Amino acid sequence: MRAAISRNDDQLGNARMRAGNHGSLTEDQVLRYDTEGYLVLDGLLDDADMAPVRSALTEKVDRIAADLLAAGKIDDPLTEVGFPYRLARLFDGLTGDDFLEYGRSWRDRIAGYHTLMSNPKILDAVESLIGPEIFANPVYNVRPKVPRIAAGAVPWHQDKSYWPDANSNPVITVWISFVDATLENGCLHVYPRTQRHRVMTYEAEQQSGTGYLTLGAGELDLEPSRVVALPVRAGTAILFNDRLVHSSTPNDSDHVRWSVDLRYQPTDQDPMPQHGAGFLARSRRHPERVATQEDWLAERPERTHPVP
Ligand SMILES: O=C(O)CCC(=O)C(=O)O
Repeated sequence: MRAAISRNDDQLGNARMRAGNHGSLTEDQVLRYDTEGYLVLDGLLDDADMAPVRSALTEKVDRIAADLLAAGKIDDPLTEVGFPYRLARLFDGLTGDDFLEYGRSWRDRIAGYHTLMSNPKILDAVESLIGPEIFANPVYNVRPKVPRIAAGAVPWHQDKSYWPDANSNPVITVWISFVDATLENGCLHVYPRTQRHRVMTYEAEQQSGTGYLTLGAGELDLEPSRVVALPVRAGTAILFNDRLVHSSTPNDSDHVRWSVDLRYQPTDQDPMPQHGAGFLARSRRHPERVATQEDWLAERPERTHPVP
């Protein structure tokens, strides 16, 4: 059965919310986002933008290496091995279950992630879609897609299926790759124009141990010729609507496909506290309330100290 188009996700709210914004997207890009349900911003971030995240990821990998060493699962923390390869080499010879002890994706509070989520290049693009009152949704994921670990591949889904309890619309995902994402290492795949479908039914996937949600049987007749694979170079951002059907393929390379997916929404939407603490990332009305890094690290959604 084909999914029906949802009334409330037509272009209705977006145009209204965009009124008066000063975002960085062109009209053509906004139209493409509305029509296709996603938008690729090639090379949005440069090396300087990515450096704080790469150092946060390195800090996390250091912790995992120390842990694996202490558990006697490895005998060398491979500190000399470069960023794209080290985690892959650490888990070479270990099992999918060893990997899943650290989670299928990570949501640590390390300062570099806040720097990324507050990056003006990202917020300027998001502002074009939802206006200047921007809340960073609590759901963000650091994805260490390690070669040949089953948890790497993500089945077809709509992000909204992960928060059916939340009354928040729109939520915009900003997916960013920190290495070149390729067909071989498991880049993102999208099914364009599905953002206007209702939220479909899902089942928890049973094979990989991740519990990822996957489309219920018969929910969508996926035509392979309409699937778009999105290989992108490092620093590229892919923005998509939380009802767009998407997936990613396994990593058959020799390195980690590092990516981070962030989410943003207008401030007048459900902040989804049951999923963690999001934060006020931009506000023209109340710039003094925008959360600092200190606030974010302490899981406070807004700035608590007066501006000096
Ligand atoms: O990064 C991936 O492989 C999948 C990402 C995804 O499903 C998401 O960001 O919602």
